[in-house]
Amino acid sequence: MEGRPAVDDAALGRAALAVLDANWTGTSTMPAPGIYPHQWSLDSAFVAIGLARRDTARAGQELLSLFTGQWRTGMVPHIVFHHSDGYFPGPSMWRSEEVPDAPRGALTSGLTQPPLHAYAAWWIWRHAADRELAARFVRRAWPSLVAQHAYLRSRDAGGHGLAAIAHPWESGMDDSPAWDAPLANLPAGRCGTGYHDRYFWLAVQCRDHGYAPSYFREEHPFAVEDPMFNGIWLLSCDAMARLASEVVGVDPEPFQEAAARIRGALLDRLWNGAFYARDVRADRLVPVCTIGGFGPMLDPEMPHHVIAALTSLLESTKFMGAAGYPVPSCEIRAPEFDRAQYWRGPSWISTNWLLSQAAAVHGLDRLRELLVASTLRLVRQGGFRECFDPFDGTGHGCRDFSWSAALTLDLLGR
Ligand code: 2M8
Repeated sequence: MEGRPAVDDAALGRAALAVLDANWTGTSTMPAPGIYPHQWSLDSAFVAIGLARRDTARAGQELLSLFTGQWRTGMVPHIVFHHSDGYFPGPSMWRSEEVPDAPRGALTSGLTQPPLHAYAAWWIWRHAADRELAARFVRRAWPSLVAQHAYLRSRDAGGHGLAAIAHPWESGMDDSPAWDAPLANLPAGRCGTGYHDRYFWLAVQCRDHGYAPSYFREEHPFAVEDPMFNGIWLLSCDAMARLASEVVGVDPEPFQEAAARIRGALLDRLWNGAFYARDVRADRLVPVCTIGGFGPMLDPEMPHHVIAALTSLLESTKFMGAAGYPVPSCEIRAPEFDRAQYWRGPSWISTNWLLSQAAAVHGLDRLRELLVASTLRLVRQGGFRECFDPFDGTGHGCRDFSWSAALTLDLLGR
């Protein structure tokens, strides 16, 4: 970590908390009030992680509030709408109220996002000062987490143990070049030409088929096995196993087996010297290296040679080695790389944080320290922006972005 006077860290921590307070609705945290004025699933998991050491009750409430939008299928929606305004596509496009499996008391989207929530629950349990409060929260959240994990198994479009995303929005890395080829294969003439036309068209297809897992698995034209989504799922299976034995008092084995199954499938299906997304419909890997390819590094049991290859790719001039403000979201030398465009080049606090966790579990201390220091440098210089230029650190997207603030709190708390 950078040698910094503690006064800087204290000021940065206060500024981060002020952002989270300003974005707090009383029951959950908006990613950013102007642009994202509702509750997003992945964002809430990061916010809970960031608050775990400071405010156990609020960290727990963030997740419990998200679960009020959970469907009877176990699906945790990527957006829970707390009112009908301010974001497109909103409730009138998703029409969750017409779906029998959707909850009656909440309006939601019909897609999901990376299942980081069990890991966030474990993070709360591990870091809470008030152990009793944390244990009570875990027991309350447990049925929702179990249902979420069961739902993900119904999304195995490839039939080999991985969950397939049905839409770029499900990845949390919306505009990543990893989706270019699968999007290009959509039926031309029916879905428009631009990416955003295709996003909308795909969402309407999901809606018009009732968001049924069988439709997602068997017919929906976009089905992609993403190494980041599945790496996060694996991480959360490990967390479920630990919570099962440490807190809930149930058998951890089903979750250990699930983790082993995902690990095997990641290696069989997505590994080719690096991890790539697999377009299930075309049955081929999408040959572009993105930040998503580092997701499986989160697994403590990934084989050593795989971790060594990923570490050297991460540290090479394709990623960290040529960026002043790592980690770029796409390989710098790929034709698709764009230093300013959302998930096609900029560095993000969320993925930096995940990679610092991956480095920690594999004992890569120098890499971890570098990631922590450069992430803190980004927010010290640019503020809690949504993402950052990997060469000069200029902030992009919205300001006072919740997960950037929350994860800064966590990094400062170490
Ligand atoms: C971005 O995604 C939303 C759609 O869900 C958007 O582009 O409008 C992504 O960065 C996603 O990871 C994030 O959860 C969301 C809210 O911060 O914004």
